[in-house]
Amino acid sequence: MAKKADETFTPTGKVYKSTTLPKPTRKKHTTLGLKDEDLMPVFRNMYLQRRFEERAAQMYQKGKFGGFLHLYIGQEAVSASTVHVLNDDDDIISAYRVHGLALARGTSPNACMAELYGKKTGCSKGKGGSMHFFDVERHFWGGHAIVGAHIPLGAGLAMANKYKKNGRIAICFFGDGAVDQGSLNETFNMAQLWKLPVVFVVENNGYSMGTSVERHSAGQLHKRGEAYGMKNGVANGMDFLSMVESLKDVVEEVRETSEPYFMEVKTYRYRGHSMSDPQNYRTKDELEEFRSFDPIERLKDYILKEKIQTQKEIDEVIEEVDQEVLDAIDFAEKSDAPDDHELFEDIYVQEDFPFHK
Ligand SMILES: Cc1ncc(C[n+]2csc(CCOP(=O)(O)OP(=O)(O)O)c2C)c(N)n1
Ligand SMILES: [Mg+2]
Repeated sequence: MAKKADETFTPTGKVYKSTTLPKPTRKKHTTLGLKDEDLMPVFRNMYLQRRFEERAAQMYQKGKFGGFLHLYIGQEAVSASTVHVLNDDDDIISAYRVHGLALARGTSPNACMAELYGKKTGCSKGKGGSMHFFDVERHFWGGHAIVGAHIPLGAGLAMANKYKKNGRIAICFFGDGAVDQGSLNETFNMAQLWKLPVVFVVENNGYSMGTSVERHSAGQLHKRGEAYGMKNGVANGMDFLSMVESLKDVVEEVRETSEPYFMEVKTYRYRGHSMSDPQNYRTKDELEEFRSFDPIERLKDYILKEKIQTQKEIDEVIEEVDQEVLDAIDFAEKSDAPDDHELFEDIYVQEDFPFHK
């Protein structure tokens, strides 16, 4: 007779549950320091992130460009709130699911789409692709593909700011799949010892590829900060206003005290890990449940309920963004590929590096 499988090693009962999301805030935008006129640009940007990726997925499926494509759809409230609470010259660094953050920071849809297409007009000159969006002018430091490898870089950005006494802070994003990497622990130790002004954010979207967070990481993720005496907390990443409520105070405190903070943001990705993911590890019901908290719909409903804009005005914005994304595709398709000499450029900063040239 076949033995019953040990449930410790099977997905049974080990799924990411929406009941672990913190309750959304009941506070009004004005109480959170937002003006009426702040909300529509946020809605517009979140919708831009979504539409950009929906179209990018279509173009990928049509074979217009190759490589990897990891979509951020569902997580847009995280990027939008981050950019809202930070100063424009604070440093942002993230992992590879990065289109949304770049668009939130203000990198143009043209430059983002062209990067996906590998064109020289792309934000990384077409040499990075989906996982390596950069925009140094906007203090956006990528776009990193190796899980956890950029966490020390996030601390490095904060260390540079502290050293220069410029009042800026850094925010470093990574996925739930990165919390068990040694690099996180090594960085947390130094960041706390050296009191670096950095907010570490784990975007806990429930999965690391096809493995649920309940199966890959013991305990609550944000509590990992406690081993280092690092302040920590948890936020609802499916709601823009809740994110502002949670992040605003943290950002102010980190700037003031120059001490790190570790925030766990509970969120969800609606699409697969990448474009080639059959998603056998979750049920349709689970996906539908999280989609019922959709951050963009939620903000739209709030704007309507508070009578900040009418449905007609919202529809106009949607139409405008739809066109902006189509124009970005056109721009990317008409742009040229990088020149051959580009292959050897932007590799080392130091021009006289011994093995360079
Ligand atoms: C060091 C390392 N190991 C494995 C991989 C392969 N890999 C790519 S993405 C990924 C999952 C990461 O999941 P998570 O950090 O939760 O980010 P999410 O995809 O959910 O945004 C893995 C294991 C990698 N890129 N780097
Ligand atoms: Mg994840």
